[in-house]
Amino acid sequence: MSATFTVVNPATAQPIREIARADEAQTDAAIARAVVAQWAWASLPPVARADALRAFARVVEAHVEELAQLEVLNSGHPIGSARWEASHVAQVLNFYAGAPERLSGQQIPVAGGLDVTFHEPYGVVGIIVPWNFPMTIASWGFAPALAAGNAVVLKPAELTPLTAMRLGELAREAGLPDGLFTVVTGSGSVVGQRFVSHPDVRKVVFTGSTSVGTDVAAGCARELKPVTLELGGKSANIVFADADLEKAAASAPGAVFDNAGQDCCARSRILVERSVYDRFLELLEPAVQAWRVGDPADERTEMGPLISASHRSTVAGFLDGAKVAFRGSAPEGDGFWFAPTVVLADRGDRIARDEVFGPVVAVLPFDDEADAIRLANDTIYGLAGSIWTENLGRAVRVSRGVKSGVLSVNSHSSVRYWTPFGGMKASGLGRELGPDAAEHFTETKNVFFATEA
Ligand code: TXE
Repeated sequence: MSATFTVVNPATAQPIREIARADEAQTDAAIARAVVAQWAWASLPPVARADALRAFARVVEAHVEELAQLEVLNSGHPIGSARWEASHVAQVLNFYAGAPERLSGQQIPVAGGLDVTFHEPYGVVGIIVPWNFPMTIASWGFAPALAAGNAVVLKPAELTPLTAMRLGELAREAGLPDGLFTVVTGSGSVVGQRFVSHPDVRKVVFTGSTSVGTDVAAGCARELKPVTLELGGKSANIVFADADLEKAAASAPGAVFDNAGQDCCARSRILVERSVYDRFLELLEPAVQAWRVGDPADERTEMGPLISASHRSTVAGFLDGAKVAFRGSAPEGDGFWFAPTVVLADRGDRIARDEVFGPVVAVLPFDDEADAIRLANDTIYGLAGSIWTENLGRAVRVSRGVKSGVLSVNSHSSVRYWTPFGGMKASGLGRELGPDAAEHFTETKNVFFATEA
């Protein structure tokens, strides 16, 4: 394996930079520094850790534009989205900066003494990040992990390491101690695997494909190491006949084509009640055609390119034999462009079941409420989903019936840093974000103090 890898701009297919590929010894050295830094970090008063995270947030805030431009270059995200992502990192840091002083334990009544619990940090946490949302997903791990008193080693995806590397530098600029938060660039099979196998990494957070996530979980099981997994999705956007169809159709492209469909929460199946199926498609077509695909640096762009040439050919493979209803547009020429595509699917079709991770949506009709729930659950995944109906009782019943971790009624929201996020079934294990995330980076210690003389 060569000592470096090349990072490419997906909008132009041009190389940007050569990045060092860490080997196992370099990964071990980062982990060893993290062990030392963690001891000192966890010993600080909670308010000092809170202040340090707020300082980190302020430095990120001051660099939002730089981070956003870097993400446009490296990931092809539209500039508006990239600015949101960079600001989100600062908000996540600020939110979890409130955690060190709130990690309260319990006092439990026990005769003859005092029984109390402590939320102890794991030690060093290894975070493995994918290429689809390089900054935000990294922050969902490192902010609560640091807040809870851990050190972090973080491995970005090889395709998109630039913003994570910059965040590592900004952490040092903000005054975080050396070794506390280290970004280690390299391949999953070396750096990522070392996080799994190294005895001093006491928890792993993995976001990526279900197949690699399953291997990571198996490796962590051998080490008896807790693991949080955020994996794939095939989320349903369920549209009932009683819904505001105009609103449901107008918002459907954004729910699946945002980030060119490279989103684990993409509503990549639209399930439409049969009586309004034709009408919905009529309304959807102009919305898809109006979806602006182009230069990610242009403020008006809604969707950029796919991440790589090889990913584009994987996505294109899903259209073999598929019944394409209509497509939007995409630029010609260099860059990994792919036009938004709407496919009419039957139950059991590959396009209706497998994660495409591209701007392709499958539309399927359903008969009634029970059928909608059955169809929504007819997938190995269970991450997100949307339910469009004006009937409150139905909204409650369907949201309880769909086996997904994050649902939204009459909207497509999935991610708010102060609410829990994560998947059921093959979409993952554990939850990120929300009020309890810092606690997920601790283990409970129970101490009994005898008071009898
Ligand atoms: O993911 P991988 P890839 C899905 C999506 C996509 C497919 C492949 O369908 O097309 O996965 O994407 C590191 N031990 N999702 O290849 O391989 C790797 O270096 C430890 C869905 O990028 O799972 C990277 O940092 N780590 C998902 C991270 O794992 C390993 C987001 C993810 O890589 C490793 C991304 C190993 N053996 C992809 N092998 C979502 N749902 O959000 C690789 N890695």
